[in-house]
Amino acid sequence: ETERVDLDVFGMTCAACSNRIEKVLNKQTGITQATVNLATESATVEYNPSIIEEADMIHRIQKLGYDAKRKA
Ligand code: 9UX
Repeated sequence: ETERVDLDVFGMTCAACSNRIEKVLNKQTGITQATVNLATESATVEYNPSIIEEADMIHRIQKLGYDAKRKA
């Protein structure tokens, strides 16, 4: 089972920022595909909800010094 969530990501100012977040998310068990878009300041994450939840992703992003929340 795979779910997808779209997140607004705050604090990215260069391509290294988005690449860093993308790399960290893609290393997480339970995340099958994460894409981070600097221009739209957003991320799309496909994941297995029985392994990882949205709050875990957001915490990971916050640990890197950025912030995120589910897109309205
Ligand atoms: Mo670019 Mo982002 O130098 O923290 S990596 S601003």
